[in-house]
Amino acid sequence: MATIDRVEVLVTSPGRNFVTLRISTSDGVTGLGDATLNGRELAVAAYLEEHLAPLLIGRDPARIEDTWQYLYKGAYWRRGPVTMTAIAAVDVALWDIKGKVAGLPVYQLLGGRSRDGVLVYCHASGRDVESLLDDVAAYRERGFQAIRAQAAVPGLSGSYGVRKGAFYEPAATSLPDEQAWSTEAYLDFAPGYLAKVRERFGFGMHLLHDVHHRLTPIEAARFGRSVEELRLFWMEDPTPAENQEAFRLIRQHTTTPIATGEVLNSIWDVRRLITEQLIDYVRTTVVHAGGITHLRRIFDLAALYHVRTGSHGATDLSPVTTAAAVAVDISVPNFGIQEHMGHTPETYEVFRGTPRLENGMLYPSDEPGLGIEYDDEAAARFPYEPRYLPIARRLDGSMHDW
Ligand code: KDG
Ligand code: MG
Repeated sequence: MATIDRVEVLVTSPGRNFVTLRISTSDGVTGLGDATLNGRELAVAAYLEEHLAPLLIGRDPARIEDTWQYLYKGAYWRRGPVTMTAIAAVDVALWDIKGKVAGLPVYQLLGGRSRDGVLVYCHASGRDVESLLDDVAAYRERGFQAIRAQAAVPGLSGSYGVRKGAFYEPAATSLPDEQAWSTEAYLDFAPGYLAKVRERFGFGMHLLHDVHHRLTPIEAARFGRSVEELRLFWMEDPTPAENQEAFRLIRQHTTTPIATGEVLNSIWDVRRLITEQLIDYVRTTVVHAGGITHLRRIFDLAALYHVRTGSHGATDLSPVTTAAAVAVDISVPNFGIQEHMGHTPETYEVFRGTPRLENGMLYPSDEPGLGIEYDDEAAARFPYEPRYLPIARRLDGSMHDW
């Protein structure tokens, strides 16, 4: 029997920080898992290095489920983003190894294709409505069929979710940037620009919008109702998802579909949202929700309640996660959509072999495992630098209350 004989935690910053786990077996097979938790990267790196790596040495790499249960239950302290991201990295690396040993891409181990390709949505944004519309036009030209639209709210410093350069990167400062927020200004502005996107581009594409958790339930209900005729694919994170009951109130008032879950990390965190049919799309991911093993469990529960998948896929999720996400997305019956922003050229120098993107769809590689190689030499050129997500204050100077 092969055993795990090396566990390495690799930290690199090709334009942004990534933590990657590499597991090697006594047979010389290696597997990769993403362990990136934006703004808290080194907490997961330490968890892996100090607490999980010693437990993995000598174990059978083929026992994926058993290893998952051993790490989750054995910790005593369950759930939480740091623990679930660390377990995810181990889980995904073991699936990568299993695929390489079997000579099959990971999606084949998950039951094979349920569809030909994976529909993705991209991010159009602008500092004003005109530049947002230009950005949508550019993505349409590139063949995207589903587009998230965000514009900076006039008069507010820095608008979260709006891209500044060629690549979306909210974690851009060495200490958290402080931005201003006004719910009133946002609610007056956002429905209008979403309407302009529909006016110019029609209904022949999917239109999405991210509220970034910023509204109270009744404000979210009002927002959802005000954009009903625009037929959004979804409104994302209308309120913080910790308060699962809040979604019932939103639901009672609007037929705009609801997506949430990018910051949630276990089946327990989404159970009520799913079983009470309070959401339409669950956004938990391979990297933050315990890996392929646990994400499939969440998605299977969701399938029973007509909730579709819509996994998070921002730039802080590495190409290893993109490959693992596509393996899950292409195989599960209740797939909805996959977020995809792509990465900088420097990132693709470190992580080689990402899934193919064509006409707004992602296609998995047919290489054994996940099909991603980590280039140590390239990674060494991009040392870690602390980077934080911004925070927001209301106009009276108080910390935001969402
Ligand atoms: O790390 C935070 C980002 O991933 C987040 O801002 C992206 O909300 C986001 C999204 O929907 O992609
Ligand atoms: Mg989001």
